Amino acid sequence: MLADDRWAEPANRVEMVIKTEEARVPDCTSRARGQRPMDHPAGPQVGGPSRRPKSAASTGQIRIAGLTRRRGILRCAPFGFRARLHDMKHHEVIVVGAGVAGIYQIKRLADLGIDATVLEAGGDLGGTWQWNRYPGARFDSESYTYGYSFSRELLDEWHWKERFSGQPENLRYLNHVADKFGLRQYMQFNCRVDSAHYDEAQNLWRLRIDDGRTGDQRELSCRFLILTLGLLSIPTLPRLAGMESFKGQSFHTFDWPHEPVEMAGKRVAVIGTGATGIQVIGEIADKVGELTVFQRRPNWSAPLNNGPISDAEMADIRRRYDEIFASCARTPGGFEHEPDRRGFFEVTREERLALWDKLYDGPGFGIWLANFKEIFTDEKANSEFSEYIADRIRRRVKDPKVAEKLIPRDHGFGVQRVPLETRYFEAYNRPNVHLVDISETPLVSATETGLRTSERDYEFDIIVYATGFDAITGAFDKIDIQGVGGEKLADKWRTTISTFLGMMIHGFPNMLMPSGPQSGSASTNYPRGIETGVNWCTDLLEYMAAKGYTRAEATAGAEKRWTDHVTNMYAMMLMRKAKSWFTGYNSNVAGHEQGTIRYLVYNGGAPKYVNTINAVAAKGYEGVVLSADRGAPPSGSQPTVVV
Ligand code: NA7
Repeated sequence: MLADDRWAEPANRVEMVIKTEEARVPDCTSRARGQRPMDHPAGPQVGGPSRRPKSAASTGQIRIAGLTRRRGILRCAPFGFRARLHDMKHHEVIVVGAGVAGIYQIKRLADLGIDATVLEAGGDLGGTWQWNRYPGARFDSESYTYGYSFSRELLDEWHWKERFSGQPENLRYLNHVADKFGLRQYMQFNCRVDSAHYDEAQNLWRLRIDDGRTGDQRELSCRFLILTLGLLSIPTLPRLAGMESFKGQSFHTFDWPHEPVEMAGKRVAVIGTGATGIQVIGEIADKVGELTVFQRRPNWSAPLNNGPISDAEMADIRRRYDEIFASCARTPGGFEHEPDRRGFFEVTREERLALWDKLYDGPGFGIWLANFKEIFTDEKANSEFSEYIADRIRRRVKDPKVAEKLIPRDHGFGVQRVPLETRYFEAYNRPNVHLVDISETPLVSATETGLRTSERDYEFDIIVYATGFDAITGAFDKIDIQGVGGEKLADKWRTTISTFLGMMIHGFPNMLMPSGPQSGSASTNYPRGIETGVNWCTDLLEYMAAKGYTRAEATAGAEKRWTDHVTNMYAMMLMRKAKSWFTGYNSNVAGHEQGTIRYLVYNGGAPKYVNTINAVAAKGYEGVVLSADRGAPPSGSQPTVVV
């Protein structure tokens, strides 16, 4: 199925490397690759008397004292660490972003005793689940495949209440993880990173931070910069005249107010029918006065089929966790949904229909990912399946004219990110819900009282912009990132995205992106992808520490090979023709509105990605130039204590 097999070597994981290191560094009790790191009990309470880690023997933490004593780059936190966190000027590692990836990243670093902090622009942790508080926001990954896999204790104690858990519960979960493992003490909130410049002479990253606590700018430096910025963290609004003149309430779904929004009896507009709009619309249709949906292009969508998880089911899930994560690791999407391996054209139409009926009534992404593989690559197969889904829509929407408007014409099912819905199509059967096709009558402006299309004015109390994100690279573009010789990342990526494994960039040494563009995260079950990425990046740091390296930079050649590979993977996928955030399209971002394809996601599937990055590690990080430090520790850095 894959276009370019250059990276298809079998999985040689990095046991060899690690065993060697363990033999040479007796204090380092690295976990075996591919296994979960050991749990460690809850860290000291925030603000508690001491944050000095207990001994490794008592906590199960990985000890790195030996590494530190040698030549290492890893330094443990000073005493009184948290109290002085905001005053520290240098850290060995700075992680930017306290979302799902940042939380796991700091957990790994904390376990290693590495001097690290997390800088988060928002007021609290949680990323996506902190921000997106719109009604209907929920996983469309099965909850128990979304949670972290690294701690058996965590898996055993957490009860997912719904198969596809909602935002409030998801945020509670992430807070629970942070509190259980004492991770908040490493986090600094309301700290927006404005710039990150690589100082070649010192081999350091120098960051300028807008500190919301004080309202001041401050500077920080670090040896390693780990960017866990989120894939969809920069919301984009339409470029619509008069938006600021609207007198009612209006917000992007990402910025949904924290306080309850009174919607009963209100006239509400929703602009956008992507995954977000579809969740909102299904949820609020029966709770508002009038709901008017402004749709530019319909999306293919299928039922989520959510439901509660009983105590007995949760107990069964807990028993099966190893099996569940093993099957996630085996499947291209990182879900339990395995593709149907039968050839689309080798089975009869009746057999195809039987599968589709089963999947349509089944939970989650089965309809997309447990389908025939040809859906993604073969126009004929895709078109037959799309027609099946179109019929399902026609059966659910009473007004045939409305039904036809809800059926996409410009792309087939599954070539854009598939939204999963609950009562979405039935919403249009309600007398208080109206569909405005703005491909026919475009939005012209917002007004003081509502919205104007080319046809007429509409009056609203609330306007909801479900208009998507400057996806995947948007958060990188927001920071002035400059690498060797002052090269700006935004310039490097202006026309073509290029990375090494989606985690490193030539010219930007010691900058790691566990869930970056072209990594395995964007196109797979996100937490499964981020655990892979975080583990790889952390293993690289451990490897460097053990060997006395302090600088890591992907070579230009390795970056080119990876980027070519990512690009080639698009060649066979129908998705390359679709205008969606998978291909870098966004009508609201200058330069991204033409639909010129940007190769942002890795389409080779999770197993292939994991095999590839592990093979790179097993070969001593082939494609990465590792070298010893040229720079001295920065003046003003805090003293470090070896634990
Ligand atoms: P998406 O999937 O990018 O959807 C954005 C929607 O907003 C889509 O229907 C767009 O129509 C519409 N849109 C965007 N800009 C405009 C303007 N200017 N006028 C009218 N309509 C507009 O974002 P979501 O937030 O729904 O989903 C993002 C991901 O979040 C999702 O895939 C999940 O992974 C979670 P268009 O199709 O461009 O015509």
